Amino acid sequence: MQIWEPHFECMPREELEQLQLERLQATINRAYKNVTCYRNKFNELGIVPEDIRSLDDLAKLPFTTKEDLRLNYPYGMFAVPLREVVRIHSSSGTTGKPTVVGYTRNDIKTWSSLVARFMTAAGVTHDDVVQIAFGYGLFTGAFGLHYGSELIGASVIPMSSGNTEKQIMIMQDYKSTALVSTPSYAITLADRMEKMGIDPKSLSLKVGLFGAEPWSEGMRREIEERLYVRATDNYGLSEVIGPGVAGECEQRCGMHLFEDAFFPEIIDPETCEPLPPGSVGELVITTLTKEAFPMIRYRTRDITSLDYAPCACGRTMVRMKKTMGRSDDMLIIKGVNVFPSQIEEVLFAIEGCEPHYQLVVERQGATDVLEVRIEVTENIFFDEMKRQRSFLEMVEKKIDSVLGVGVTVKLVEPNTIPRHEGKALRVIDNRKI
Ligand code: DLL
Repeated sequence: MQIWEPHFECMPREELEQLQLERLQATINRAYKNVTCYRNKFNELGIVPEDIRSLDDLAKLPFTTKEDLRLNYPYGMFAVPLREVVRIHSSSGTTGKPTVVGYTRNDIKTWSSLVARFMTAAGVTHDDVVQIAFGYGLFTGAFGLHYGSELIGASVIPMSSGNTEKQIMIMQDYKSTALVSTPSYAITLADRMEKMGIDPKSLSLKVGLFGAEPWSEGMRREIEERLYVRATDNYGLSEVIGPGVAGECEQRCGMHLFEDAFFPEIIDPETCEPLPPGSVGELVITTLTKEAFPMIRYRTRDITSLDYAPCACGRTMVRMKKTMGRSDDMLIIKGVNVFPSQIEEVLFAIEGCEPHYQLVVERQGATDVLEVRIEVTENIFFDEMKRQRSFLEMVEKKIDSVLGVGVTVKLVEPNTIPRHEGKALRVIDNRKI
């Protein structure tokens, strides 16, 4: 199996920890010296960079949150003067001002190499034709995957998002072998091909590099069966670098998180206490190599766990489990914590369920009530009310037995649940209105 940077990716842990410590100290020094927000936070706790003598000492430092980035909008968290910044990206966010992130020329090099690493791990080589169906713009997805593909030497098609029929035509004519998109857009492509009467087997696609949103193993199976690709997961976030934080190797047993560039911790999102290895909790990341926009103990809000056991691929980098979603997206239904991706997993396991669903949450008195909307298909007997009812009851029971939460399942007309070109919006939360 091809490994892009064997020197780093297969480093013995002891050596890796030494490298992490050196890089951590350099990052903390730079952040303290150049970013007022970090300096103030350290001063408040009476901490100076010299106090960080081991990796364990990192736990003494305060967390950084999205709120810090908002308060320092747009350039307050930059650790270099703007003239050294060669690129600015931003993450949209749902409310208020976006988050602004910057890259120096070196940061762009590092970013390209990190993306090349997970793409190589997923099986992409210089022989591939990579079709990028992420939107080029402020979103980091397209540029990150673009740079990584070019570094590998693959042929890049910078298709951008949307334009589904053209996307399919190009895929056919240019013989794309690798598809880069959100997993939900991969389903949209499969649906459209079906409508256009195009057999995905006639395409040249081999590998799918999917990320930017949570997706279940059921969704992976659905994409693989319908697009004839090997679907791989990759993870990242703008604040930390964009894509290129972690990605699956051919074993697909968790995403290798590139620990020479990022130091991960798992904390309890309620108490903020670090959790022992293997626990499920919120991922916190400290960047170890970034120049323009260092992040110290950034709270990602993403819920996952880390596995330090060796991987058959030979990489020593820790494996991050598929994220269940963001703690902000977690729904508390009748006291039970539920992530939309868990409902998705149950739906995908049911014969006849369409891959399009939407969750609607309402508050009735003190209780949250969840309605799961799924589209009617030929497989669901729309004209026979009795069979339809028993189908719905079966889905409700299944969700209850797997997740331990009672929900109402409702059938809606075909094609009424929005299709997505970028990140899917699965939840309508009427409690906030
Ligand atoms: O989505 C960066 C990215 C682009 C990653 C392309 C992978 C591929 P943001 O727009 O800042 O950046 O959104 C980051 O998306 O905190 C997660 O909640 C979610 N996310 C990203 N990748 C995954 C994934 C990009 N593989 C936020 N699984 C993160 C689950 C993901 N969630």
